[in-house]
Amino acid sequence: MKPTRRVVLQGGAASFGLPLLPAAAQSDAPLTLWYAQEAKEWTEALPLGNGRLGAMVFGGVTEERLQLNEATLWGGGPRDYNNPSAREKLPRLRELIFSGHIAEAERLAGEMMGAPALLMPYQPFCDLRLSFDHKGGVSDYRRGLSLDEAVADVTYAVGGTRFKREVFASYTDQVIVLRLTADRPGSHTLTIGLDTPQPGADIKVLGGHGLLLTGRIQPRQNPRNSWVGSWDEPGLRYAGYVRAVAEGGQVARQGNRLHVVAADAVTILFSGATSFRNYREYSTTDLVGPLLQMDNVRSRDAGVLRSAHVHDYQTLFHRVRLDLGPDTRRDIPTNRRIMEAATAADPALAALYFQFGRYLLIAASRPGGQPANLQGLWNDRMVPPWGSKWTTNINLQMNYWLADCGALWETQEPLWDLIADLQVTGGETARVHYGADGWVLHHNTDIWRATAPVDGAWGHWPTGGAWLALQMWEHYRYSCDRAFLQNRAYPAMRGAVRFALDTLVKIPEGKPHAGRLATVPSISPENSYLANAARGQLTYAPTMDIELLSALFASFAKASRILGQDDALSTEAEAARRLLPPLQIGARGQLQEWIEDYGEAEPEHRHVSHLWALYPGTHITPAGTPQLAAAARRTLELRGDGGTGWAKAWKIAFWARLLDGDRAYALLKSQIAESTLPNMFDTHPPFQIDGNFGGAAAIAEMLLQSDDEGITLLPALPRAWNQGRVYGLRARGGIAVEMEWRDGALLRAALTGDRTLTVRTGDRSARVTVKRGAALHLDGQLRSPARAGTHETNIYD
Ligand code: FUC
Repeated sequence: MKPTRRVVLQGGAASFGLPLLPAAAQSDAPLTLWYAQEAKEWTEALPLGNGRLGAMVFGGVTEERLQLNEATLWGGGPRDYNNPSAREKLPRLRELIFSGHIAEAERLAGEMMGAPALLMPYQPFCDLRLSFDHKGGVSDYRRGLSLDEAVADVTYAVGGTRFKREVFASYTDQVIVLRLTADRPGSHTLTIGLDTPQPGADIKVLGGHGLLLTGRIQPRQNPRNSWVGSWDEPGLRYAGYVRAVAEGGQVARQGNRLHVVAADAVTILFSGATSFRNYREYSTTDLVGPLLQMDNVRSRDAGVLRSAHVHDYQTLFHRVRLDLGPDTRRDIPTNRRIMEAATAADPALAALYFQFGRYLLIAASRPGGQPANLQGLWNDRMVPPWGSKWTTNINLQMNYWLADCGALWETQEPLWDLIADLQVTGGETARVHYGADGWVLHHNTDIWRATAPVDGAWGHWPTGGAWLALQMWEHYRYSCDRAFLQNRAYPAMRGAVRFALDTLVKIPEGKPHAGRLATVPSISPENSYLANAARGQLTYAPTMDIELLSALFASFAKASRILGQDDALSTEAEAARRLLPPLQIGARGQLQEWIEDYGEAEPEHRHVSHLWALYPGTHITPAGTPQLAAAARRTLELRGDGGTGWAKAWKIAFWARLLDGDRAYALLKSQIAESTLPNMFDTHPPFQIDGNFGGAAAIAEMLLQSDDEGITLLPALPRAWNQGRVYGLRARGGIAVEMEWRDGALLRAALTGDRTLTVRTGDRSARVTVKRGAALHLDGQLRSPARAGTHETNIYD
């Protein structure tokens, strides 16, 4: 390690307003996914994205395929999903639930669904196809994805010529760039084509060097069991444009393809757009004109496009570096490392998995775009699983758990924009379905910002909006960004509080917790209970709702105090909070999921909603609420370690919060070995991206936890990560953390921020003050170096 270096302050820390720690040197592990074969299946192809355009790169030697998406291409059109007949049935539905007539209640709830009761699907856009005229055998094939640069590459040799392809999705220039080079001039002869699974599209060659795809989403009837709605009218228009620029050689038209002959190098640019303007309207202006503007991009050198892209990406990506131990398996292809993750000691693979989550978040979610959906940005199917939309009883929220702790706060902008829209559509649903003020969101939404209950009677879960509002409050807790609290979070929280206060119902005499307040109808997402030998889902005051509303009311009161606003409403919210039923411990020692200690229809159900207060909530902690923490542990034991990809990710975070690093690590290994596809995408199954984000957030939670008082360093470090270092993780209170550990214990840490806080690690704790403008250095005993007599170093030097 080199001697002392002064801390260099960097700007650009955006809403955290933090001086960043010194830019670290490259992490030891090459942050690369790599493969020895081309992708045969879509789930082997490598994802690229700029938050709007997505590409899956197959890397075929003679036939290359880039499967392409545009984030606003969805089925259907603007519509009102509300059902005006729901409101008059609500009192009867509540009576049926309180009197235990659940089957009848669920029948009635079936008549109170949104209209239609199925939402619209995200759509595939098109495929860019290259056919190479390669003569001779192929050797030295390799394809990879550099997480360090967000560039995919394919290299191979044919007949003594070495070929290289690089592909990236530029946020700066809003294009996908494919660059072909070789070590001998004139080596590139290929055709370039576009096609699409969308019916009725038109493909034209423009000017001998461009391809233009245009079309409109056609009416469609989708099967009921696909969880995807149908539509009768043509929908969004779309246009995709490809431009080929050859150096040397020629480009000419060949049918509806381009033919490149004997070029030294080729740059292929793709851009696409749809007529989506917002959830209420399509644009009627020309789509094609702006797309052809890409001719401006074409005149720029491919190297200039590449460096602008890498610079933009690294500004976000390099904020966090993680090293969990030696990368001894770097020469093994990534698909094999994933397969062997259950048995091989491979700490660097966990670090790669963490950084892949951060990579995917940057690729899927950038300001101005749509939030990451169930598949992020990447979908090749006309009827994607669950419509590839936004499920809001866990999945959408999980997609963003990584954003604050992983120092990618601006990737949440599309989520905040979505929530702004949902306050409008959800305000209408609150009024039409419940006769309430404020706004409501149930368990699902789509690009048209549906908020009514959908899918089935179990769609009557009224706290999706409360959860999203709390996610905004969490961002405030991390960033301490008062303007964000005032302008964005507070209105969402206020509306969610208003809706809750207007719809909470006093539990009638004769029922458990009579006189207290309940959400009704509701469910514990998407689980069923057994009462009197019958299976039911609808209920009142499920534990998750109590936790969500209790956190919402408490944080709203805090926010009101911070902003000096809404005394009366916050007093009302505080009073309601005290009237919510308590969290209960059931007969098996578990945290009770429902208001009564019912039997469980599916004891290993994937959702563990009632542990919300353990994670992402912060109410249950081993130190603060030891009995509830023990009950949460018992719940996890009873639920078991299985589950879908996202369920495992959630369980890793739960075990981290219970401070059991080895148990968290065992689940992480299982998530990587059993719930991860060859391209490192999470699988439910099938592919669903939430587990990638949740898994990465859970890794951060194993290394650093925080609350309003302070931070805990290495709270759940597994024995397998005996040594390591991390740079740039964020904690609540606007703190950035850099630390290094050996033999399972903290060696040193550096904090930046601007506050007094408690720092804990192992059984030690210290009260420290971090001042803006300089990092605070601590040794393994949490002493600052002056007192400890050590000198200042940057652990990445
Ligand atoms: C919820 C989950 C499913 C799946 C779907 C998209 O309904 O229960 O497991 O993740 O969302």
